Amino acid sequence: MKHLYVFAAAIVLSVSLSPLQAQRAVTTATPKPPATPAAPLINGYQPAWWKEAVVYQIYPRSFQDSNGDGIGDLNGITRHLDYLQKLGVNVIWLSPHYDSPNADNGYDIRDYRKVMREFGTMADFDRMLAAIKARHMRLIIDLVVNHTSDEHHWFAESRSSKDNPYRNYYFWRDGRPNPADPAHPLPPNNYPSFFSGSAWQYDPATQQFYLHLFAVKQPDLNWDNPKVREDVFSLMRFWLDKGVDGFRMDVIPLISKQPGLPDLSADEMKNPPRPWANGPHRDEYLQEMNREVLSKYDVMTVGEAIGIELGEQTRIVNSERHELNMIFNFDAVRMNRGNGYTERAWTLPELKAIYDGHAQVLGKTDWDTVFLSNHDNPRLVSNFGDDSTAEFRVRSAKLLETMLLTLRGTPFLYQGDELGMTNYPFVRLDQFDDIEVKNAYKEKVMTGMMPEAQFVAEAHRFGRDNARTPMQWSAAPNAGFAPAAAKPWLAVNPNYTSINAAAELADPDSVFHYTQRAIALRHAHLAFVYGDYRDLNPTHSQVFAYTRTLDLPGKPAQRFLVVLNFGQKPAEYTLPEGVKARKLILANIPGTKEAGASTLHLGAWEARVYAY
Ligand code: ISL
Ligand code: CA
Repeated sequence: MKHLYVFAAAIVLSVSLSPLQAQRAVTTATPKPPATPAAPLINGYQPAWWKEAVVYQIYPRSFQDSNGDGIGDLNGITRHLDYLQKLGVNVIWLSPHYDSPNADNGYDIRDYRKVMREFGTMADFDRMLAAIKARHMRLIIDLVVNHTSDEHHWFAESRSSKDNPYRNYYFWRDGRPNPADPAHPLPPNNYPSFFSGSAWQYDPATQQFYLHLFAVKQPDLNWDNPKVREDVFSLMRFWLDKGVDGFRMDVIPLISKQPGLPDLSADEMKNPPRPWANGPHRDEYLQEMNREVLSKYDVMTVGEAIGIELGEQTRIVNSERHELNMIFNFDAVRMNRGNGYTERAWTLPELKAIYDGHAQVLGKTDWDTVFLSNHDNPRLVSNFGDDSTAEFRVRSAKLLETMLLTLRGTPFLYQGDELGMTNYPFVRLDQFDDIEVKNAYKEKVMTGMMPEAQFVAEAHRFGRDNARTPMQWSAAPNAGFAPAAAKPWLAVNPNYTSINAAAELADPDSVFHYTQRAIALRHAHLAFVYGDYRDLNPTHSQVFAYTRTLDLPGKPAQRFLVVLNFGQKPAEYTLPEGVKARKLILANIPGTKEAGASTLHLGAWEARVYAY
């Protein structure tokens, strides 16, 4: 039914609409379809388009600069929709595109109803959305409402006086007495900011502190104020009425704070997101949002669930509780990190245990996401694969894409990972742009806590700018991201001459074409969406082998076997009783079929998918 609906909406549009026609078409595209009898369950799951989707995240600043100012923009995205359609993704998640002074690249919003000047105009947005819909794709946008920019008019009002009607839109508190220096009170509590230092900023105008869990320019909104909630719900409707298909919700569990904002205990200090993510009204506010807004549209919602553990995840994503469809749980993506940017050794059984744990805990009314990269993490292949040689880079990038696209949960791919783009070879501090890196440098290096070389090495390994360097479209100057005369806002990775979309489109064995095949495979078989998942050998330290199976009454059984060799070392893997590698349907090394075998001989970073 839902597919039919999308199709009908798409017929209304054609690729060459006038802007006005396009606008009109878009505003009528998304209201919830009239109540239809619920589709029959599939393997116990309620089918939904967002469960069947493959999502692609665009970081607009780094995708395509269309006008030569060195900054990616919306017209640049529109230009590449055919590329995305060719890849096979069908939902785009757009990182923030709103008016912003860019203290945190758009995660600090000044006006929720305006497009960032650098990214274009509302007409550009409408054209982009119409063009997305014309290709039967959907768009979800980033909802950043735990905080605003300090340049948002709510905050300008709020800070202007203690009795301003907007005062209570944010958290204002008196400081604590400072015996050593009475003129300079201490912050109201011991909360650290995610971006170093205290989470409190003193504002001389009214001599109180305001709370900012992120940058000083990102004051936290007070969701306990019903007016704040109403205003947020209204801006959500503004975009939904335009036709967007849902939201990725930034740090959404942080919207409910601990009553009275008590100091964190020594134990909580080790993991502040945890207490912050579990304020008493978190679920209540999400349910209110669902009731007031989300339930009235046919949308997809995914919360960035910083601080949330598996137990709480099941609460938020349980469809019977009417909160969110899915969340990003950080278990896997952060498994190789200690504090800050430090490395933590990880093992394959640990990774399997994470996915196995999700499969056990999340039931038929829950839904999961699968992702290992985004704009806050290193490049997929550099982080979890092997970028030490060209051959291993290509092989391991393909292996990781195989895994992401065959595990249970909606897969989220990040721009450039379909090309096997790598981390940037950072060697100096001034090559970084990210506020997180700059603030951490002040806190760690400038105080003498850490030698500069060590800091740069760690930021190179895990810094967020690794994923934010411009898309590598071609071997042309600036990698085709921006015109030759432009200066990209962040340097292009010098390996663009060999790693780029044009080269990969011309090479049938490229990471791009492999990812395209893996996406097509997922779209072709509901077993990868609704099928059961079984880890064949949770303790194997090098091979990750699992099955996805779907037995529907009256239909031939769909049985798939995925075998992944994590590492350079070849592996011999004997399948358990009852699982035979019947027919090879996807492989990242050509010519190694071993169909019918019960023992498989896997090469370095080899990935295979069989029907069994
Ligand atoms: O990336 C992080 C550490 O390296 C996290 O602390 C990150 O800040 C956290 O996951 C929250 O991320 C989201 O909110 C931030 C924004 O900077 C991130 O880009 C966004 O994804 C504040 O809005
Ligand atoms: Ca531009």
